[in-house]
Amino acid sequence: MIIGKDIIEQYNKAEIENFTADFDFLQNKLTKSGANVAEIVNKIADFQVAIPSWALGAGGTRFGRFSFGGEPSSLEQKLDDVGLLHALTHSAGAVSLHIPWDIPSDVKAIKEKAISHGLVFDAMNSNTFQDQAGAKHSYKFGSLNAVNEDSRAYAVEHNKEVIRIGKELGSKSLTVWLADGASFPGQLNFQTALSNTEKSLKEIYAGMPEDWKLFIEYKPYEPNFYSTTIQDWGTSFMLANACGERAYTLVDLGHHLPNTNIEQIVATLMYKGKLGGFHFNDSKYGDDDLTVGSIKPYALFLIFNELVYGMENNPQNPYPAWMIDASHNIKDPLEDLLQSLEAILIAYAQALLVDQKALKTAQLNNDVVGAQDILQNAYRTDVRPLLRAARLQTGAALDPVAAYRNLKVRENLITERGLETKATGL
Ligand code: LRH
Ligand code: MN
Ligand code: MN
Repeated sequence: MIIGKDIIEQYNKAEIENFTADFDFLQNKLTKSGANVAEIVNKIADFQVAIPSWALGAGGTRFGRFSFGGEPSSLEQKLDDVGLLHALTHSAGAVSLHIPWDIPSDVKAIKEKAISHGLVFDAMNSNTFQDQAGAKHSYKFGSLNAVNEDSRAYAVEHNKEVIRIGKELGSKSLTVWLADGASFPGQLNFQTALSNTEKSLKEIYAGMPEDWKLFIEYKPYEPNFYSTTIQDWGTSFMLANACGERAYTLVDLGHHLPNTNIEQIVATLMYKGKLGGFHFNDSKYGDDDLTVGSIKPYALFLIFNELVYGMENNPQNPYPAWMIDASHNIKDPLEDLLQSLEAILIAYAQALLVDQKALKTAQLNNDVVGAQDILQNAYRTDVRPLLRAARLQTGAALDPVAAYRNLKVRENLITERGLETKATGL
């Protein structure tokens, strides 16, 4: 199924009157308070978030999986799905591949498919947390940190292979997430595990083309439940520094213990020029991978406030690679991703509304009440008309979920691909 611009234009016609009234009201209000509305709308329109190839099928838990009809069963079909999201939103212009779940069998055809949907290949993801069928060495007791030299070399080689595939596709970065750790005290020597990890990452870094970046993800627990070798941003930061200039920390929102001040981590990393990438999701307990903004939207706004500040004030930090890392068991995965995209853009737009000058003045005067008010004024603004204005500007749907339902996208996908489908991934 392909959603053409004309279909979206047609669909938007019915919505335009309501939109215009809401937008005019908000534009007046914001302009009076000194905001540059056109600039904010342009920034929202430009913001692109990568969709991971593993989020397009219904996710499962270790207790089971409920499939969703019409799921993509090949990489081509996955790109078609991201293409649908991009056509509806114009905010999902990139895809992030997981190897070996999504090895392209025909690189040329895959590239053409991506171009036809206006998509680029963002960070490549390696996988040394599962043993694949026929694997020569096991990752059961670790990969880049392993005491077993063969497993370690095998894991390094896999990452080099991912870089090779990524190069052919035009990607420019590699994300490494390691499950490596221990489930019981005494299982491994922390220092040896860390030093092995550092050595392996340096080898991978040395194998990257000069214009590539390495993103090092961290996570406190799961699947190991006693210790994880790269457990926190400090460890990731240290390893990135050991690798070199083009190695960075990647923050995944779900990879923190409850109540961690993630916005402060973001600020610290950007100050040091080391925030390379960002994975969006939401959670109540741990790495729940729930729809972005579904549980803690204020925390998301505070994080975006630091991201916006950093993007404006930290030229030493590269523009971060954005990706949604969420997939859920019970929702239509495409609707879920549309909701995530909406939540990301809402938080971004709210952060763009923060009066930075007034905030600085309040901070200099130790005006605690005033500073909180400035942030909450922005957070409590209904910015959705700004998102719609951006979509109208780019030819996307004013209300993507409503359009998705109206156009019967899932029903069409089921007709095309069948009910009994299973996407590769988690
Ligand atoms: C680990 C993680 C990582 C990926 C993905 C599948 O929890 O967030 O980014 O490789 O899940
Ligand atoms: Mn992640
Ligand atoms: Mn995760």
